[in-house]
Amino acid sequence: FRGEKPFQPVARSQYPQPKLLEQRPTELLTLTPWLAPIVSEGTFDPELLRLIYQPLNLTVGLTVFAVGKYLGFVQHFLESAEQFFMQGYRVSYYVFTDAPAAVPRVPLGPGRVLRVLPVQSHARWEEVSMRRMEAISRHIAQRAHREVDYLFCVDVDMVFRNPWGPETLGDLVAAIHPGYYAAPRREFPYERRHVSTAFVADGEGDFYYGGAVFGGRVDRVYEFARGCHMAILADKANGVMAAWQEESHLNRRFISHKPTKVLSPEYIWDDRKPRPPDLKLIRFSTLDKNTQWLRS
Ligand code: 2GW
Ligand code: MN
Repeated sequence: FRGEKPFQPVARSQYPQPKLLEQRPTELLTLTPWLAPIVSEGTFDPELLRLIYQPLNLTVGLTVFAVGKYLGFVQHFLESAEQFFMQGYRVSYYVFTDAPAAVPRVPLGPGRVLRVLPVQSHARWEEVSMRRMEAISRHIAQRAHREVDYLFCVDVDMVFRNPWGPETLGDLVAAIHPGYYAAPRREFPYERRHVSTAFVADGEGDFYYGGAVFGGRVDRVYEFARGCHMAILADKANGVMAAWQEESHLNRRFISHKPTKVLSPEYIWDDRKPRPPDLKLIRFSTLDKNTQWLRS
């Protein structure tokens, strides 16, 4: 791991004063019961964060898997990331694919690189998404731990629509699934069978997190992905496939290994859903893939 960077002093700057007695700047909860910030528009000052983070010269990694037909999402994904993901920082994209030669060469800004990593394709689609935890942990151990400070792991069938910046950086970061942020936890689609290592009992659980976005400091992401992979292997040895594949394992693990930062559904929206008034903007969203992409 590249080691913790000391915080820089903040240069003289003008920004709105924080006020202890102020009305909440957002309608959403801003702090979990274990004191992790919940990030949404209005909870942070982008200009101030830029002053703090830019001098650190951080490198942020972004992994996506593009196996088979999903290669068709890469171009749009990367183009939108170039526009909105960690603008002004060093970025390493890691594209895992079964067709390295077919990865589109999207022009990248300064300090931004694309690395293509071969993975085998799997006959069963569940395998493709489940194997991500294994490939991510292996890749961090072999290489990424030297190349990046922070790493985000995301679905490829998505696009960035608004800035995703240093407000997202934290030791271990989860994002609240857009389908369940208003649901009581007994309705969360956790794995409910005791035979699975992803089992979650009634009365357990904080938020239902999306499998499409997780991240953090690269060493913490390693531990997290490795833990999920081990739980997936244990299930496999028993012939068990969790209800929502690795998303179930991710949710199980985030109950016992709490995220230190939680992203609001701004960071993991879904184009197939209308935007509710609680969300001021959408930063990263799943495409309506049936119509827009897979059929093209
Ligand atoms: C997956 C399902 C059915 C058919 C194909 C695939 C597939 C996925 C594929 O053929 N090639 C491929 O590269 N993938 C990768 O896995 C790709 O990066 C994709 O974004 C990711 C997850 O699959 P996806 O986007 O079809 O699943 P979603 O959007 O329904 O995802 C949620 O549930 C999944 C559980 O299987 C994952 O936890 C995912 O992270 C969640 O967002
Ligand atoms: Mn997806």
